[in-house]
Amino acid sequence: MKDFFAGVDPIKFEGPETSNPLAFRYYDKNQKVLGKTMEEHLRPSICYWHTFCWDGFDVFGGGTFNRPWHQLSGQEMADAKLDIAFEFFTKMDFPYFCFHDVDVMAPAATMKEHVENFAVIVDKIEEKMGETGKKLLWGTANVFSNPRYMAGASTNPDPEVFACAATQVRHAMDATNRLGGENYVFWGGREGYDTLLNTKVDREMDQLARLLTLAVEHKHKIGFKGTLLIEPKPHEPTKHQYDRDTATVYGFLKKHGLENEIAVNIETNHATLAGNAMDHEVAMAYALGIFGSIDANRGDPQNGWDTDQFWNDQAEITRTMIHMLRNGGFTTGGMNFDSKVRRQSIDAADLFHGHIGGIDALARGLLSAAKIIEDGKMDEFLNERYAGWDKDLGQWIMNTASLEDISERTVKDNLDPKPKSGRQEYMENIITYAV
Ligand code: XUL
Ligand code: CO
Repeated sequence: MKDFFAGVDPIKFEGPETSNPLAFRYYDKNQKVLGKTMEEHLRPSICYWHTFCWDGFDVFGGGTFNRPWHQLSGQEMADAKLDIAFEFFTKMDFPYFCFHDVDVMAPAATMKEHVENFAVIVDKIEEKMGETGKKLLWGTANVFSNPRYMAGASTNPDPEVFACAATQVRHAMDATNRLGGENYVFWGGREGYDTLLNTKVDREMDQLARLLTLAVEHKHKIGFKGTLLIEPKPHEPTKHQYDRDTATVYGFLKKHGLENEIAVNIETNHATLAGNAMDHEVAMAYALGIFGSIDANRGDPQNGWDTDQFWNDQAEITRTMIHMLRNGGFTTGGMNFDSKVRRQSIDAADLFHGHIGGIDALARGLLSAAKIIEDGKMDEFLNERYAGWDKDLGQWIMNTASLEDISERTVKDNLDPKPKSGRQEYMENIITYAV
């Protein structure tokens, strides 16, 4: 096991001119951009599941990776995975990591065993974090893989299944709190339906709200200071998931009085699946006051599923970063690489290539977006476009006037607004020239 990453030295910033493929070209964690370091802006995190748990299987064939720790079982496997994971976090020099309960622990056959096995590994994670200084961006419970969750976790027709999910969530929240996690995530992997014919959506959505309300109560009871986050996704594995996108999640939270308690963890590939652009999701989350964190990845334009590739679309990253810079970026959130190397990328080095390219793409996007913000032309046009709303008529409409008042003034003053160009191409060129 010790030899697995032995051929790769800790990754360092060498600048864009380097020919070393195992070095950062743009991500210089200490470089200041608009007053914050790149590390403070991006808060990068490595995910446990794709990087250390997945063995390369797909629906047509078994694992291809042949990782040495996958040859082990039980606690021995969990311990080996922990060592290798923290070695990778350290070599990549990223401050954060994320995990699901089942990613880190020895597999369990019963709920009692789940609680026991999870407790064993949480002690060891705490020790490793102390030794390495690595921090937990977020924890979560996997309440979608075990066959008991095939018809949903909190949204299951059987309340016994809800109880099992609640047990996992309680322990995963407690562990996240103990490990100083900065967020706790709910991804409703099977909180939806495969067919409406066997589904009572009204009941199921109330059950989901019940679990979230219980989690909010628990957060306050244990004094967890982090942010609770829902990760929207429209479908896959189910035909329809209730948390379909940011705006849908906001409506759900608002209906249940949870909009000030829970924010969103937005994933690029999930946005694509919902038919939304990533910058749309981020802009909506800020506008609705629920921006939390990002799962950085991408889909494949020709494949209609969640391929979780490393995010490398510079224009999309730049457009997204513009919204983040305008709104103050992350508070407790970060850029979690919920991304995986391809099934044919079987070498240890491939894990480094994926994460190095991933963070360099984000760093370049950050630099491009900062250039656009500093240059000011984009914001200048935008502010000019809406300037009327800061003046007399706009303020009067927004704050004082009735519908009758507006209609009478419109006629009296003979209002005849002249069409003005929206300058879309001019705005697009600002992105083109900055990336
Ligand atoms: C699945 C997905 C999950 C969540 C955490 O599509 O994104 O890995 O991020 O459960
Ligand atoms: Co995700």
